[in-house]
Amino acid sequence: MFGNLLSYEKDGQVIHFQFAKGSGQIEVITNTIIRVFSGDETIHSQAIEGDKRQEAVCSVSHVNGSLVVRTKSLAVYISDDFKVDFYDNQNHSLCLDYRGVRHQRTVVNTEELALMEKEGHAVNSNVGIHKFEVVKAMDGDESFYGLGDKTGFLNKRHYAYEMWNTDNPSPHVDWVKALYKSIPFFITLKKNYVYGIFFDNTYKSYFDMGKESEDYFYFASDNGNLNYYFIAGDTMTDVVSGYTYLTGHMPVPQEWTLGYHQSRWSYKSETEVRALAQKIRDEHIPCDAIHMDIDYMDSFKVFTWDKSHFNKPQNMLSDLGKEGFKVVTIIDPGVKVEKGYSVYDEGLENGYFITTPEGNIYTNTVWPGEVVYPDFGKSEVLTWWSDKQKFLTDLGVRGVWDDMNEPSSFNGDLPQNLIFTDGNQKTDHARMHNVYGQLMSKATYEGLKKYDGRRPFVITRACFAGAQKYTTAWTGDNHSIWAHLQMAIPQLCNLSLSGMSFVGTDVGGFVCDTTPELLIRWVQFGCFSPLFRNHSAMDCIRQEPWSFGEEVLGIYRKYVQLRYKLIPYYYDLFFSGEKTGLPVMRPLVLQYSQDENVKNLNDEFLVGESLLIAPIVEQGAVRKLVYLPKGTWYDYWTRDSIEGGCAFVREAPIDTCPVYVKAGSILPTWPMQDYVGQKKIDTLELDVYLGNGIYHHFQDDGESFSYRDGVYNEYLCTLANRKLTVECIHNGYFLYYEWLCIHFEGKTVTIPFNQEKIEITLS
Ligand code: MIG
Repeated sequence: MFGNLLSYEKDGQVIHFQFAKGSGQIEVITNTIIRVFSGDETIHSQAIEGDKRQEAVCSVSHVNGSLVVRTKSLAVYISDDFKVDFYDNQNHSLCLDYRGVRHQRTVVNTEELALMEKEGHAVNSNVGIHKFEVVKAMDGDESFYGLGDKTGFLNKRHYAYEMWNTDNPSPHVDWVKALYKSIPFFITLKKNYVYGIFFDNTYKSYFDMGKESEDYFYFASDNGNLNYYFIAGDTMTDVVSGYTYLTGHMPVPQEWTLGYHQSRWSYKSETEVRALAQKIRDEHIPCDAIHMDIDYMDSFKVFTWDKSHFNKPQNMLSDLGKEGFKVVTIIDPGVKVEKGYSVYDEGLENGYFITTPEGNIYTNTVWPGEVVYPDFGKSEVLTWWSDKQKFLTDLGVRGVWDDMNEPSSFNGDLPQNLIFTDGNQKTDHARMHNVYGQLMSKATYEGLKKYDGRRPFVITRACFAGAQKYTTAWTGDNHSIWAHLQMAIPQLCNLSLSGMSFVGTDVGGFVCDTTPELLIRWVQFGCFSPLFRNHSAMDCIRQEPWSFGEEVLGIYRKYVQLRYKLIPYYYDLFFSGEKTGLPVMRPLVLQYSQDENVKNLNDEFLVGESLLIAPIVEQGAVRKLVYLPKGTWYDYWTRDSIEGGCAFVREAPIDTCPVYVKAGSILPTWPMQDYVGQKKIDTLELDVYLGNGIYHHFQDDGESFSYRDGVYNEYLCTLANRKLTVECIHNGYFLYYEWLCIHFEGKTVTIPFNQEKIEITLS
């Protein structure tokens, strides 16, 4: 395609290459991050904000007919046809372009395909019509991870996916190629090597991780630029940090958002919501948030409230607030076409809605009937939409849940040629589709930040790479089926590896009827997932915690309480995550990359480095085959120590979710509360698992941005043999703990704590 390599020009860290039939460039972003680019430079990134380039020494030289760009860590070879090969500085190959002929595993003729289609099968029609493809050679031992929100298993080897935000109401099974989010980033793990590739292109794109052939994998796109980042690292955590360095770190969330959220499509009246809140408190299910689905609105008009069922929403929200409940409201992008409805009128007057190529305002059908779609890519529209959040914050709404933003309609995908805006550039739906939800959640984030002032809490269904800067996410309309509980673990782990740290599934399952057993096993998993919300569809069986009687309620409560006990641990992970860019929920392969036993481990995960969760995800199962990596672990329930590096069977009756704690861990815990902040906490309580380790604990107001000005305390806890030291290494917050309480080996010691360094021997 590019032809022979003719010449090059080095301009600092950017090296331009001239080929017979085109040009391309290599940009040294850091010593370990290289950008490969060819195309239209006026298309700006939707994922990367600001200039990420760091000063790095690089050189260009000729080697055997190729040019080689060297940094401290990498050697990048550029040859004819813009072939790009990555080596480390010891000349070990990391990632090479494939030079053979592409070959399909299956060749079917079009008549046969047509017959299959006639019978109702969805046929594989992807036959390589891409604008360009990047085909990389495989050695045979690659595993692939990441790719954002995808179906199936942890390791993506042998599967193919597409990036095109899709609202697909049918069950999300293994072969479904696209869901609501598109995060074109993956990690390749080989024996002794690991790297990541971020393909920064918003058009519909394709990722074939060795489905077509054992000799290569590829990524491709319908349009846009050849524009990818090669991210090297010594470890998989380096690669994830490299990716989040580029696309942004997730800001620390408000502490209450780490609590339990109760939702349903829909709680339809003030009476119902108040009764729900009362029931939650009566049943002693700790809970911080109630979510209001579309029926709180007047005729599904966004930024309105149905006054006939909610007399004074402001009073309701303030009364709920006194009981510790925060209310989160859903918002869809579709604006009802109705003269006299201010959101519609303003948008119409100012030209804020998407148009057809002929210049007419485009309409489609969603909940409110006929709707128009805001053109979020236009900066005035983004500001307008963020200002709209004031309607909600003025009433006391504490979080916004952005739905239907693929964008979705009742008639399938919107046409690709609709006119959208990108900054001040006129463009089309094909280019903006995958970032529509991202821009909507960015507008929401900015609005909440401006009008509420606290750290915004946004949940989105659709997004693109880099969304972690503004929003949390849930995995959309899963089903109340065991396959979806199983899938939830790899799905959230891969989202986490793709930068999205604050993610969750609808606990209990959204579509169709859950069962008591499925709900229990789901809450046992869900209480450890970062975003912990029970949500279900209007036509299905109720699945609030008390829906199935006392036994289910008791077990449900036990796991919600466990989550509340561990909130400080989750909060610390988010706090350090803003600095490191590492996720809260982690597949074992992230921390134990060279352990063959975890490369395809789909039914266990870590929370940070200390907790290992092995939930039951099979109907009827009352025991589980647990694998623990090498090292010493403790059974959370019995405190028995176990040597890892092996698999064993753990009994797991219906009230038990197997949980393990790594030796040397320190877990900060809270006493039981009905909601975050109910009690004044004056004691730093540490659950200590003997061994060697260090731990950082953070204390601040849990809601404002003042931690960024140093208004927080940081405690460094060090455990060596049986000696524990606790020291306040940053003292910027005026409140502090008065007592230090340590639990270990079934014993408890409590001592006064005055912010000085404390050193004790645990005996
Ligand atoms: O077409 O607002 O994924 O969580 O309850 C359904 C109603 C629209 C889809 C969301 C779901 C929500 C539902 N919404």
